Amino acid sequence: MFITFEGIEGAGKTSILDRLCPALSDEGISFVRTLEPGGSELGRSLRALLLDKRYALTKEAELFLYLADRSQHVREVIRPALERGDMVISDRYIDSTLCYQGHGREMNVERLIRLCGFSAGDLWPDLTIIFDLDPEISLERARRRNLEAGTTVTRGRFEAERLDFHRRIRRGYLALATQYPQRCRTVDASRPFDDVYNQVTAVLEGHGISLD
Ligand code: Z5A
Repeated sequence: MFITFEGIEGAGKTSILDRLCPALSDEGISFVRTLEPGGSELGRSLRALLLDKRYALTKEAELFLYLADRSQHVREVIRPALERGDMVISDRYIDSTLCYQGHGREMNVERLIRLCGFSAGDLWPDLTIIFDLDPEISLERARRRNLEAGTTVTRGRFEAERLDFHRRIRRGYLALATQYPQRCRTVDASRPFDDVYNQVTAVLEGHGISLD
């Protein structure tokens, strides 16, 4: 099974994965946790380029770097894991391109769907959990997190964007949830952490993954 976690910046995906993954291991579930950008060896170099705001990337250059990252990620990491029978959970995947480059950077979403399908060898997730909340809250969370961790330039490209950019991305995710109701589930990420975690485990349970 291929699961993706999606949402605007600071929505809480990584923190939930940090708690979920040990619980999956305790259940004896064999899984691979991965992320985009940066899930493959080449991807780690691409990630550094992508997130470093010292590079004034055109939006097309940015798009193609994300697609290159995904192509490598699918073929080196995701497909081999699925073929071994492992579950794969990726922190971001195709929907990030549709929402950030499509709705955020205002590129044509239908064209992006075709390009994403091409770069990913038409591998779409079985389940996508969308962490939904107001960007004003999520950006404040992200700012606080970065401050505590010691902010670096590599975390700056999207944080520097205006609030309406993040609002468009949120609307993009909500539109995807409507467009792909079979695979997309939305959780209310504005709630306290334990509540969000319980919403996520309830979704997983609905897909046959039970955690005690
Ligand atoms: N991107 C793109 O444009 N196109 C693409 O195709 C792809 C990606 C694949 C990757 O950034 C960037 O690439 C991303 C989109 C773009 N940019 N943005 N934004 P990244 O990998 O560095 O980071 P991220 O995936 O975006 O992570 P994030 O969104 O910044 O954070 P998160 O993982 O969703 O949140 P978190 O780090 O778990 O939580 C943030 C803070 O909130 C942290 O201090 C937590 O302790 C706290 N937190 C978490 N949950 C709660 C609750 N429930 N209440 C209160 N506080 C909470």
